[in-house]
Amino acid sequence: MNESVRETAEKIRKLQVQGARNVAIAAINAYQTIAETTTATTRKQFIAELCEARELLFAARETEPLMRNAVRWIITQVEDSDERKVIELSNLVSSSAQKFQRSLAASKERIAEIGAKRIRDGSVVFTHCHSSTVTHTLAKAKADGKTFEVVCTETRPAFQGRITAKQLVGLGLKTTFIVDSATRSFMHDVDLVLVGADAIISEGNIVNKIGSSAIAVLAHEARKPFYAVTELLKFDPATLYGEYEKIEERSRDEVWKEAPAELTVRNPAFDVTPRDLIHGIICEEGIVSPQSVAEVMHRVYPWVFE
Ligand code: RUB
Repeated sequence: MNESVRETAEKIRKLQVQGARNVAIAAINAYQTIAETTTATTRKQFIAELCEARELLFAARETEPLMRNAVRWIITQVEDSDERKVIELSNLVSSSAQKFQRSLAASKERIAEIGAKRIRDGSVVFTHCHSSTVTHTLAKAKADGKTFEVVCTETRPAFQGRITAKQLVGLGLKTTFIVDSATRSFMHDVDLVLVGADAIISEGNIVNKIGSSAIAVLAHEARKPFYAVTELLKFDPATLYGEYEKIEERSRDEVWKEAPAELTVRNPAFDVTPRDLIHGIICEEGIVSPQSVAEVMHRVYPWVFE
């Protein structure tokens, strides 16, 4: 097994790389490295190497369809090609990886342009965890000259909210940092909620950092719009065919290292926000209703269903 793939999987597992987009980019980069360093001498061996890496990366975090869609797409380019020479096949992996990265970057820009328009002058935006797509949207709104504030949660147990807070302060945005359980106390003071997504389910429900669904309930109670800001490729096609999205359960040590051994400690990383609580999905195709997301996917990314 390629050492750099192993290292990437380990970094993903340990949250040294976090957020669905960064996880997908790390996996795509790992495929670039395979292309550059493979010692395979036959097409069969090369494809076996790609598939072995896929298993390792997928197992690093279970709830990451963007990574799965990206990796599957790259491998499909190789499997669909008639090329026999490993050098040509590795070039194909490289060019496919670069193409996917370019399209991800373009989606991120488009999403930020659309999302930034939802932020009005003087408004307060609430966010949770660390989503690179949300922070990029906030950065775009700021660059567009909007004046607004952000309330961000610390996001127990791994404190990804600190990454968000540092980035927002770095951007010169007035940011208020709160513990997760203070959400209800602040919801009446905010104008809209923007969170990222790890997975989009075929019915339009969204999987994101644990606590997102409670925030959506509180936003609903306070009549504040709750948006998921995400590229469509976080859609998990398997959910269309009946599969449930797996919710990753992480180590109890992240919650309480010195907890009594007999105590049950649970640590689900994500939860599901039902579509009825989602005002809209801000994606590269515009602001789409959760109910229409599968249809939009079929139109824009038909290969995901193949
Ligand atoms: C991160 C998280 C983010 C989404 C979207 O969880 O829930 O909101 O992954 O991020 P974790 P992005 O820290 O456990 O990975 O917009 O960057 O894809």
